[in-house]
Amino acid sequence: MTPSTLSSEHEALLERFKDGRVLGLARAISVVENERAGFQELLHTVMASGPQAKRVGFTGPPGAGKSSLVAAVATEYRRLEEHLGVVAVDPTSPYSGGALLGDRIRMNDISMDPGIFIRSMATRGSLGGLAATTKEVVDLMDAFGFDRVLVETVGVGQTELEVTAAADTVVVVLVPESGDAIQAMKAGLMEIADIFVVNKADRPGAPRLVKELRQALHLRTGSALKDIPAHHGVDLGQVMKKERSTSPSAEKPEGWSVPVLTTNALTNDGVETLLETIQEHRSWLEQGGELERRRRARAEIRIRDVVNREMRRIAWSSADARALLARGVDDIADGEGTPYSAAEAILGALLR
Ligand SMILES: Nc1nc2c(ncn2[C@@H]2O[C@H](COP(=O)(O)OP(=O)(O)OP(=O)(O)O)[C@@H](O)[C@H]2O)c(=O)[nH]1
Ligand SMILES: [Mg+2]
Repeated sequence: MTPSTLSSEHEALLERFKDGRVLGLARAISVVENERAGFQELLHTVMASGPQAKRVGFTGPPGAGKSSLVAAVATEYRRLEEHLGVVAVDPTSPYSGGALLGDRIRMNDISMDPGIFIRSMATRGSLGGLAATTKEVVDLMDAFGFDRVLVETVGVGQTELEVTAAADTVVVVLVPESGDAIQAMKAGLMEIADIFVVNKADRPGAPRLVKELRQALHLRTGSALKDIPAHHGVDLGQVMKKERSTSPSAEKPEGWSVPVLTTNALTNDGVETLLETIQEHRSWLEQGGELERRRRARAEIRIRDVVNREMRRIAWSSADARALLARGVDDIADGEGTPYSAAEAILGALLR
């Protein structure tokens, strides 16, 4: 996979891309999204200079106001003359129809501006989370030279945790209607949030959710327990710490306490504070070495993704493997095999 294998069509595309022409970016995204021949070489070429953009992810339950908030935040960044890429991952779930249209309409307010490029993507089957190629589209936007890339993902449960694989800073957007802090904890949102936003702060229940989230965060960091003297030889603070060390976030360095902010995405209340907080998080990321750590973690995920995809492609483009697949299906139908015996035969042939 070397740049020299770029087709002449992609060479031309690349030229437009490097000239900063939006058409080049749009074409590159569609090549990548559709996994057209040569898309990996194209990505390899544009990603050579490494990540530059500030990436901010917005995630949370359907209807929390993520798109509205992203639009408000983007408008503010444009006022500061930043160039922005926006990737919105639309749900393919039953919520979709209107929501998809809704994203377009609301984001339209800002989409006539040449300093911003918005791309909506489907999630391809998985409920919420990131589409298979979202990370690559974010990489393209980064390589295109945007100062900042905003990524909106919808998720309910584990899939939204994937946003960490695309963003440096993760903003978790909740609303009073989305449940209490315990639910947020169970969904793993405490682990991935760098900033909590309680949106629709105009609705009843917002102050209560803020309070609950703060209490839950306080408990989680063990700071609520660290002043309690060890009792019967058991130091609760230590116990909490030990438990935490089994979770991935335990590797996060100390020094960032997750703030809980409130916004009203329709009136812009709280949006300025959100921008300031994102900036503070950025400084913390850059100063403490955490940005480097996150980029390394992301690089690992991306390498695994590419290898996994290539292995699948290599496996199923092998005529031997396909023949053994067909035979395995017959064997199972005849009661003479299982998926495991078939898989063993296929892997044996591939690795021979
Ligand atoms: N009252 C109130 N309504 C809001 C606020 N923010 C968004 N909304 C409304 O909430 C609805 C959902 O907003 P979206 O921005 O589409 O929410 P979303 O989280 O992007 O939704 P999905 O992408 O479908 O998951 C819309 O009708 C918005 O107008 C807010 O701060 N206050
Ligand atoms: Mg949305």
